[in-house]
Amino acid sequence: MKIEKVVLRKLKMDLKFPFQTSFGTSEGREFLITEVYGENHIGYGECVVDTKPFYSEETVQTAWHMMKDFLIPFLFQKEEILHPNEVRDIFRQVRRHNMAKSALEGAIWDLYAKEQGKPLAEVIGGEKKQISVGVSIGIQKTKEDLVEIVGKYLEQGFQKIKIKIKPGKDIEMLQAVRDQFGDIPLMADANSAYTLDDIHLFKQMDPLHLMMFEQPLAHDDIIDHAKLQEAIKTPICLDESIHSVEDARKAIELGSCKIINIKIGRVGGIAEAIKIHDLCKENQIPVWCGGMLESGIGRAHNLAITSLDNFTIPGDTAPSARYWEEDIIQPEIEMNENGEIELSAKPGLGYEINQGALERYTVSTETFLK
Ligand code: OSB
Ligand code: MG
Repeated sequence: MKIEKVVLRKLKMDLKFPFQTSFGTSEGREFLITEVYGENHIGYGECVVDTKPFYSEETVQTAWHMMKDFLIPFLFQKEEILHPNEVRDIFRQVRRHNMAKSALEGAIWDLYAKEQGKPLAEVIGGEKKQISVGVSIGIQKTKEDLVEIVGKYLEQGFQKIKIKIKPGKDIEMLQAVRDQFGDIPLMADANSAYTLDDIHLFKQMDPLHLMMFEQPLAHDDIIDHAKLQEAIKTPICLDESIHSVEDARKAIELGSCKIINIKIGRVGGIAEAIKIHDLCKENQIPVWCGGMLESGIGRAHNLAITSLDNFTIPGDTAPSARYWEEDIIQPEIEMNENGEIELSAKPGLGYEINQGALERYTVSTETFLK
């Protein structure tokens, strides 16, 4: 691939509903779309940042700065890129800034797959054709609100219900859902809202038989998580703590988790996501694909990696209509009544860009030439 041009866009899209986690509430998203121009095709990527550094330290502005001043110039220094696996090395000098790196790397994977005339899932070796889908539900005001919304999503066919929790909004909320719906696939995501002082709470929640607790403790911890895992039966799943295959190796070695949530942006790209997938598979650690309230472009990348066989747990890969009045891809991503999304058989991400919508949501853009 000879890359002669990159376009960055900043987009602003309103969510259909406010989404509350233990670290704040989002009414919409501001994020970046990358367009990488090859000789015959354009590759698309999504930078899953937010305006605030509350989930990770990256923001819309830091990602723009990294891409503009470091990552894009590094790409342009290369005469030609033969395979997207080279991109991580090209960016190696820049420490972290994984979401910024991933936004360009993902676009290069899309471009590469389009040049091969193959779907991205096939290019990365994924064999699944149907993707099992779960839903992530933000913190609700009351138990009654939560039960109602869970009922609605179960009716739509979602195969896993994930509920955001924080201190004071945990046991009772989860118990209400268990009481109403019985033995459904149910899990909780704390986004680091607890400490080891709360170990008694997790012991109290053990009899709820949740599929897992996602990231209960500090965002940068793997030591205390190992202590917590030792004390409870419910599997711990790490999200925020895992940024690389090395992080995953250490967490597995320490016993900090029994499951890993893989987010392409958090780990710096698809190549690293595949490495984590493979390591987990060797160690009998199931994985699932996390979400960042992506637009259809980021979502299509997520669906592609979920085609790999150790993604055995339904991911946070809900269809477009869960989030947006209108998505920036067409057709929009749809889920059937059994909670499955069929992977597109078209090359690359497998979806066309809804150019009108993309332009309408774009608030600023900049073009970079080699
Ligand atoms: O922790 O998984 C998370 C959204 C934004 C930031 C972090 C998380 C989430 C979600 C939503 O849980 C998943 C989705 O529906 O995209
Ligand atoms: Mg999470």
